Amino acid sequence: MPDSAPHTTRRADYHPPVFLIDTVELDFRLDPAATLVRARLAFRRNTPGPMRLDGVGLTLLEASLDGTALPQERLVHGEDGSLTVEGVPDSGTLETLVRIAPQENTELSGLYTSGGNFYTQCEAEGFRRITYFPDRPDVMSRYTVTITAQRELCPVMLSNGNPGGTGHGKDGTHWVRWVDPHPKPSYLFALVAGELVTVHEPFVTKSGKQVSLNIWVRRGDEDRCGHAMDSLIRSMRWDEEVFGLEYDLDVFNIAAVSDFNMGAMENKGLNVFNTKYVLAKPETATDGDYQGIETVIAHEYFHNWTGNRVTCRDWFQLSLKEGLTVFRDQEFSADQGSRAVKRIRDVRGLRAAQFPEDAGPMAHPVRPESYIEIDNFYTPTVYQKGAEVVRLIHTRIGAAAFRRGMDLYIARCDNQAVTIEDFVSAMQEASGVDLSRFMGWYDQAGTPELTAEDRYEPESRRWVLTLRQQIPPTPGQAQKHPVPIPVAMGLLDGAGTELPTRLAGENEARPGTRLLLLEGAEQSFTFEDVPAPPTPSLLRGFSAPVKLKGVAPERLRFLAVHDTDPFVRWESGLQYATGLMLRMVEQQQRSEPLGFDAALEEAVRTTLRAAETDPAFAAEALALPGEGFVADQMEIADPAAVHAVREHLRAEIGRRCADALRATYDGLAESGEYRVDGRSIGRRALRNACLAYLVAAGDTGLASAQYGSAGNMTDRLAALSLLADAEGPAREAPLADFHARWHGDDLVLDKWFSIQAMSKRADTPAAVRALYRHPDFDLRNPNRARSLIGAFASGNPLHFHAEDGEGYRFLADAVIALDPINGSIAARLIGPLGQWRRQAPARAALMQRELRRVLDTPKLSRGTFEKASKALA
Ligand code: B3K
Ligand code: ZN
Repeated sequence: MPDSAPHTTRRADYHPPVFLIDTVELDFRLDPAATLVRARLAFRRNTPGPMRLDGVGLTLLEASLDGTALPQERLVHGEDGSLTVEGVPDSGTLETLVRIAPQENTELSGLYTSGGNFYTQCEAEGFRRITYFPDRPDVMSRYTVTITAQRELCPVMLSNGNPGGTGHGKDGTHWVRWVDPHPKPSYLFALVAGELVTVHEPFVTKSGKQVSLNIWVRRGDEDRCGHAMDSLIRSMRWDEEVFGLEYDLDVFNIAAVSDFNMGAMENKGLNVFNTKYVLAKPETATDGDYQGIETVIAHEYFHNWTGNRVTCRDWFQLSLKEGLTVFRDQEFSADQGSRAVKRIRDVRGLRAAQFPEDAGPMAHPVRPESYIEIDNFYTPTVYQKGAEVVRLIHTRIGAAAFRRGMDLYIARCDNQAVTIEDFVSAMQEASGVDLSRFMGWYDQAGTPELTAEDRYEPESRRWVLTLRQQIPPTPGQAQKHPVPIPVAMGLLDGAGTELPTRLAGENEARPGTRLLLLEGAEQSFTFEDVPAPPTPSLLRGFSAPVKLKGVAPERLRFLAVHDTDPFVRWESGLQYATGLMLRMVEQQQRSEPLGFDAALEEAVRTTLRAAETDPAFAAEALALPGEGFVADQMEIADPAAVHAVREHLRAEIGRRCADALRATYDGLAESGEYRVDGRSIGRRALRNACLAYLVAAGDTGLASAQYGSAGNMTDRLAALSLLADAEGPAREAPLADFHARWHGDDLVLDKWFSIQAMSKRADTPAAVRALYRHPDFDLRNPNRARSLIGAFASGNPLHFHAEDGEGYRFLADAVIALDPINGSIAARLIGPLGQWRRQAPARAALMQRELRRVLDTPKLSRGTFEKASKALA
């Protein structure tokens, strides 16, 4: 446990900053062991109070005020590392000189080294590890940064903004200056320096401004930047076209680093990226990797306006920038390919990560009320549910009003640090729609449950739909209020034809999808002139992030085949299969034989027959609900039973539909050049979905053949992940081959670790222990740590929940070892242990025991403490 109880920060305690900093001059003298940072802050009083500057792990060497050295007694060092300067005037210049040791920085927050180069990560509170500063987002300043280093050590030196000069010093040093004309909060500061090479493209904005685009990587990686650059250019164009937003500096730099805590970071003019989201070529990256790059490049670029020009007043408003920017990147990706498939994937992701979070011990509103460690709140709730709430507003007011709202929001809030209310009121003013009740979506945790009941009145030809909502209690929020839920819907007749609809009080029937708004706990909608009992198609496009419950299986089957809305077709198939699997899990628990539902075979055959029109959609439709998703629907999860049922169904489908699966598989064989457009990706996804069923039915040889002949990583890895479940040489040979081929390539080697960590084989828990000791395993590298520990704990429910508790023990051991190295990653990885309430008593007890063991560890980081203690509360 930490030495003293960690401090909780509360949203209600917000106070404006005591001092504002108008300009910052930073001078860096880079050295891996001892970097010197001189900071000149032009300050100005904003409210009464002392000048307290944040700082962590800094060695203060000098301090002066308006050119006069400050005596020790006016410098008060806090236990948290902060510095209070006594007796300061209402405005002036404070200068400090501090020493830091980037090469000792294993937290990867602040300034650190990776492979001999220098990188920074400042969001949320890393800048205080670089210099003394009011490290909070509502202090926005103009920065001038001068970097000096040995020319050989750092031929390239980058920071935010535009180039502002270079020069040579004596003793082999050189310096580079960067000037950022835009005021920004400290979390957007960045510095990158070292031996890097660039891939360059020019860009001209729609108003004719020249921009130099550069991606900085290690020598040898230049041939893997094409997709990232192409994605960047498409993102820049899209933001101009869709939102009228242009880039605002002369250069846009992206630097890729292999030691990085998250995906990427939107620092002004100098994005820093995990190599995973930059580097790709067909031999090393899968289609999923390509799509991830496109999304993350777009996301970070879009932050330039939603996050950087308009930023957050405090970290409780995090979703103001993250929810909105995820919404923007989702829309961008939807416009690049199939909107329906993109929506399906996003909903799949929301359900896999956010719904369980909303039902677990860390459940929090999109705008949280309190935190111990803000790093713990970069969550699926803040990001993905936050994006859903922006989408709700978009759906409610329509695209045109939403665009007007964005224009107003940006015009009004440019260069300011604002709140979620500022965003919602811009949308409200631009649309004329009262959005006050939508704030409930920001302030209440928990996933609303929606139920629908309907009745048909033949005499009056009326059809009445009653919608009800209920939000389950979450930690600290027992009582909930109804939230506005837009329900996009339509009606189908018995032949599956879409009916025009007319609500009571309307003059004319309208064709196609319409929007109902459920505002209270319960509401009925009466439809007129309905010729016969219809089948309702509800929540088209997943128009709200809710759980729609209780749709009858026969309706699901009908909708899965006939609905005009592709999302509902997919969703109905998924829900039908989920219901079936839940019933089979009960059979499994009673040791009854597992049967088979002929409707599944029919569905697979129908999907394969129509696959040619949209192979990506077909691949989504073919996938059975994941083990995690099925377990999440159970009061008390039973990972082993769920696994057995799913495997049984996969093998049955593979066996019964072998002819059609094999025909599709053969028909989709890649010919010609490898391409990463939506259709080609869809074809590979579908082909590999067929392969998975055929292997489940026993055709391991097909996977071995594909492994040997694959011309790209997508197909190679799809085969290898199936072979990783096999016995004997079918498994060992390709795994050894893969390692021999790729052990020098970190990103590919991560895949080798993950595949084994997710294997279904009985010896996986022991294999994972052995991999943890493998010479290529490195706890310090976040990607590698995630590739083994994260893949096992989050991606292998069967073995993570092994009956003897070995999975839990392994995770706790790893977290305890990692916490002193990188508390932020340790806190992230511990998450799955928090789900003990949904396990049977014996497992729950084992999980709690491991959480307690973590909590009893001396000097635990704040982040891991918060996660473990809340999980046990
Ligand atoms: N804003 C960063 C995330 C920072 C996480 C800090 N723990 C990346 C992003 O969301 O774009
Ligand atoms: Zn973001």
